[in-house]
Amino acid sequence: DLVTIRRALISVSDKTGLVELGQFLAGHGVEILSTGGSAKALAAAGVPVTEVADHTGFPEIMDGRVKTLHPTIHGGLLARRDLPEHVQAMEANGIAPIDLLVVNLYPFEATVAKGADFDEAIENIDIGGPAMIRAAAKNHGFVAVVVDSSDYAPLKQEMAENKGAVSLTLRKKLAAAAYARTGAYDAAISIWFAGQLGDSFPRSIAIGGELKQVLRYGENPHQQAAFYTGGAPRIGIATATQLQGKELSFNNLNDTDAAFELVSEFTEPAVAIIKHANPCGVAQGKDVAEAYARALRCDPVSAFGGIIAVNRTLDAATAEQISSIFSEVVIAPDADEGAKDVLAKKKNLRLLLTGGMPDPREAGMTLRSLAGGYLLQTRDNGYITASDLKVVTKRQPTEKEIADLLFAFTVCKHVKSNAIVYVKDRATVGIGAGQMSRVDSSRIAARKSQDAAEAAGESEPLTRGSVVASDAFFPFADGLLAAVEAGATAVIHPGGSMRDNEVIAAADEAGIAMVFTGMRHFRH
Ligand code: 93A
Repeated sequence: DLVTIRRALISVSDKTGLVELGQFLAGHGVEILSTGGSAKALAAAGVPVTEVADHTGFPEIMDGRVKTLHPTIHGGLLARRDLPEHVQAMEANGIAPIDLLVVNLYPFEATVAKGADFDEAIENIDIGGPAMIRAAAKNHGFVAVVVDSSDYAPLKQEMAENKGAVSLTLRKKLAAAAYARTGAYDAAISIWFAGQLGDSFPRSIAIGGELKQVLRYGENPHQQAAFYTGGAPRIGIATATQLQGKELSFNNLNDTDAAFELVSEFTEPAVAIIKHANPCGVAQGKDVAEAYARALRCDPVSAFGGIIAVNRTLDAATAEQISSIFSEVVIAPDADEGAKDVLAKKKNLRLLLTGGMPDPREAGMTLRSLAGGYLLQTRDNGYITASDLKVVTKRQPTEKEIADLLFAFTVCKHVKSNAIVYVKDRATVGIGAGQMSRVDSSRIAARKSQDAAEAAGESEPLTRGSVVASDAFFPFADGLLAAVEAGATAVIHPGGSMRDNEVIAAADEAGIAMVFTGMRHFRH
């Protein structure tokens, strides 16, 4: 199963480790073929190298668009060494076998990311590279293919241990990585191209992604899972660095993402505490320490073992407060040295720093899988400002109520439907999530607020004098009446029910203010 490397073709855009690899191969008696820039770099370092053009007898033409697309190259990569016909075809056509292909592609993704124009992007679509990679990977029975400089080390190690030969096991691994690379490369090109046409939903889709982490297990211990990052980089869970704590689990990643996306909605210092992808407390404050204390007050029982997201640099005072109860993860754009020192004492707590906050209004796509397919949609970047609100009741909401209504509706967007969120002074005081009937979500939110008040030794439920948001319209007056009973003085929801008039009449009867947003925020 060992293949001794006698001839290699090297053609790389990323020249990291190129010279060292060339020296290593030359030291093992390998004949090196190479393209223009790569050959130049090798020759300059004194590594013996033959230009591909000299090997094929055909010059590099059309600004390098055609440099390796030649039967001498593809025959050398694709010939089966175990079939007499293939061996004869090589001899008859003067084709020399190539046992090792080292290629990394024109940097299409990086070119697009730096904002290149259409023509420059097109010029950075590599044709010859993927053709050779796919040929060599197909013929992995006789050829080793390397597409990333991080694989030079295992290649060198095997060759050093096996007198210049590479095992079938490694060749297969490299072949799999090779197809993943050409697949991801074409995915990036196809997504970019569709975007250039303003075409968000092309006839077929390719999903590119890079393995970030294999996870211990999935949503449950009998499921396997891994975390892939892909597409345009969005600041958040994908860019986060973990400073301390145990390895992140599948559920941690999912919940931490939800927490950070929620807290990124706010420009004032804010904190969100998440359990099972739903918030159990969200608040603004004059600083994050105050915001954390106010968020915790909403549902301190559920907050135990939760995930905390903040939208400012984490400071020592907040870190001290966080340390006083058990939490799974803290995610922040950054943390000062004092905060890091405080949290370092909590060995199991995971601290993630993202390096910044994402733009909540940013366009983008979200993807989920269902049996036998995928659902793709633009991300919910919709938002409401005071001028979008339509007052439908006799009573107008006050300025303070409007600020709370907008805060509540924004939190609603991040709560599983049916979502009901009570807010007082820019802090949630009751959250009802994920119920099949809206009136149940309403009652649960009020009930939880009562529990929180009792735990805090207060006689009044926290919902007294609050405002309430609903992610979709109230289909009947009952959900609204439950909110009135809990003590809400103003209501925000999309409106648009057949029974809007009944619901408005009930609000007028109760003397509360109600506004319509005209925008729904279902989340399933
Ligand atoms: O323009 S190409 O699509 N046509 C080719 O025939 C070809 N062969 C190799 N690009 C081609 N390559 C790419 O050139 C390789 O994938 C590699 O990224 C790059 C290396 O060029 P150089 O050695 O001149 O720096």
